[in-house]
Amino acid sequence: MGVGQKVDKQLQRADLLDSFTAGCKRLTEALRTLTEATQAINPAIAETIEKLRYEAYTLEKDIVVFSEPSEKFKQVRLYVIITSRLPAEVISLTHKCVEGGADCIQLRAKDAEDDKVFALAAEFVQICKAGDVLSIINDRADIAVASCADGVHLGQNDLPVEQVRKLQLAPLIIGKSTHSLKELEATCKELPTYVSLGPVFPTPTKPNVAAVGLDYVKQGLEKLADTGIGHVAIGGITLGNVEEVLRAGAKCISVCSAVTEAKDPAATCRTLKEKITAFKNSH
Ligand code: TZP
Ligand code: MG
Repeated sequence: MGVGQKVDKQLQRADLLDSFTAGCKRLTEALRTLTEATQAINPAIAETIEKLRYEAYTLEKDIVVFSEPSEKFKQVRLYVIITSRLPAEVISLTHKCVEGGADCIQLRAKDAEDDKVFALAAEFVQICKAGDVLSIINDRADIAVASCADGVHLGQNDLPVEQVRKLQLAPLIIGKSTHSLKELEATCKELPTYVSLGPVFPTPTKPNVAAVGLDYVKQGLEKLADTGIGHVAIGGITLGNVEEVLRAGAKCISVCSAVTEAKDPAATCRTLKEKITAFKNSH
């Protein structure tokens, strides 16, 4: 093959994942060729190479399962949680958050019956997909999988991350709440896609959980550095205090009531997003 000659698509990989998958394909094809070539000469070596080929397949699958959700979540700056049992309200708010530029929306429909939550989740996911916004289902991995959501958000007492990973049909974003450094340390070992750090400020949305303050955000981010695990700062964040949270180092801001109880949820999303972007551009 001439040096200047282009191999089909070699120079046009869509993204890192695409390049990675192409590289893995070459690796496994090369290992297959080596197995075939060594078979007649040394069957024991051929068998070892064949085992390596299977290990390469497993490694490829594991890397995709971990990296694809992380890559998707890396883009998230504004993450809105919609807490409501009223389907019409959930749907209307979802449209408004998409319109306002939320990067990720979580459906937190506590205490409703499964069939109702599923129907709502399915519609919610479709709206998010149409708007190119990530969709996350709170608590319920089964409903996240069934509704083809991008991910699930788990509390400390929900299914362990590892068990949720076994349920996925496609790589899922898996988030988990943390409220202290001790919880964060244990949660990091489970390798979720992201963790939530909070409640930063007191919040009526989680009235029984004490606020942990900006110090927890700072310390949590130090712990997360170089782990590849993403984060959201959460709890009592509003248009009035979001900059304090950004100054503490948070890159991703999660809000519930600041948007869902705003007079104009879309405009509030837009202003929050502008504040996050302006802060990012000036630092
Ligand atoms: N986890 C920690 S605080 C919180 C959750 C789900 C609620 C966030 O809601 P708000 O209304 O933005 O304070
Ligand atoms: Mg939960």
